Amino acid sequence: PPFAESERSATFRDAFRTSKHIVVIAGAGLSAASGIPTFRDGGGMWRSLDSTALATPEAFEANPSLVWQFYHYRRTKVLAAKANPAHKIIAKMSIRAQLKKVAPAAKTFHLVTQNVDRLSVDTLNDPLTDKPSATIESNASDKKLRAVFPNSILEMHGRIFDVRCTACEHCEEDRNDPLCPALGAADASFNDYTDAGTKEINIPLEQLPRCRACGALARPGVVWFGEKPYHLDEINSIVYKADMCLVIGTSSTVRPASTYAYRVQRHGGKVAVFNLDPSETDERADFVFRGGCETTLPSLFP
Ligand code: BJW
Ligand code: ZN
Repeated sequence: PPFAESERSATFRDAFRTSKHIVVIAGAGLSAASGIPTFRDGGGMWRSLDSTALATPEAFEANPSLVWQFYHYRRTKVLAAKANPAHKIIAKMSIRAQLKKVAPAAKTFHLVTQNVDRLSVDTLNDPLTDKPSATIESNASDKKLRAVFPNSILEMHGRIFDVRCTACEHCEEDRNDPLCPALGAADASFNDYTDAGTKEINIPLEQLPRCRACGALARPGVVWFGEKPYHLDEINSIVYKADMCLVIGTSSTVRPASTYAYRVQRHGGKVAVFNLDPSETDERADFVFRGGCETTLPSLFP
């Protein structure tokens, strides 16, 4: 009933108002409304293959051509994507003066994201994106009103535009589409076929993306199963301190991200879940907001 709904929202906003150290744990659902497929809730198939089976070092070793074609497809999706209202609300919270309006006691704010699409980073950095700062009432030159929490975004599963060497330490961002001619050609020829699920194009190793420093085979700069996520030490201390945790658009099935909300609660913090579907975190959560986060977040933080 509408009454219960608004009461829950009010209770949540009260809890949010008193929080000092806020952390957002985000997953693919945050970018779903931007048109980027998720991994598990039916969005996770590519050419009849399971996305999570392609996101492994073993898959890349066995068939780098196939895995690169999968990432080519994902990169194209991400390049076409624009931030949605949920990215904008989170970016707004990263601006100290903005966060103070809804959480006057706030001392820190962090976004720990499993997403590799960079949409949160771009939203915060690009002063021209139709401003997360839409409600900043003053001129843009007022530095204080624009000041963001430093290093507030932690991209724990890497970045999809990073091209990383498999042999040396070299890694660089490259937003070109396609990354190399062979990936563009494979994409184009693939679309000509109707037996989309069965045909496989084998790009020779030499024609796949190569390291610009040493020439060895390059790989996407993302974190695959069994690999160590980025910024773990820093994330651990953020989670340890947090007294308010928003879990947005993640199935909470992948470690270690899936453990963070529980750890915040163990130290007495509150957890609010924002998800389209029920997930395992719901039962323990203090607040559950069911629906697309691109609508539930803006209605809580207008
Ligand atoms: C909406 C919405 C809307 C939709 N609004 N909501 C047994 C065997 C092997 C490994 C393990 C094992 N047991 C544990 C492990 C560890 C493993 C793991 O957790 N495996 C489990 C699956 C079993 N974890 C790891 O290996 C991690 N590394 C690690 O633990 O290292 C330890 C270490 C420490 C020190 C040294 C060395 C090692 C690494 C995990 C890497 C995950 N990589 C991927 C691919 C990234 C690259 C890429 O993008 O291609 O990360 S897999 C994929 O899952 C991706 C995601 O970030 C991640 C999480 O998925 P996410 O974001 O939750 O998406 P979905 O699709 O699952 O959920 C979307 C949700 O949104 C749904 O709930 C929807 O309802 C919702 N939604 N629309 C709101 N509009
Ligand atoms: Zn190299």
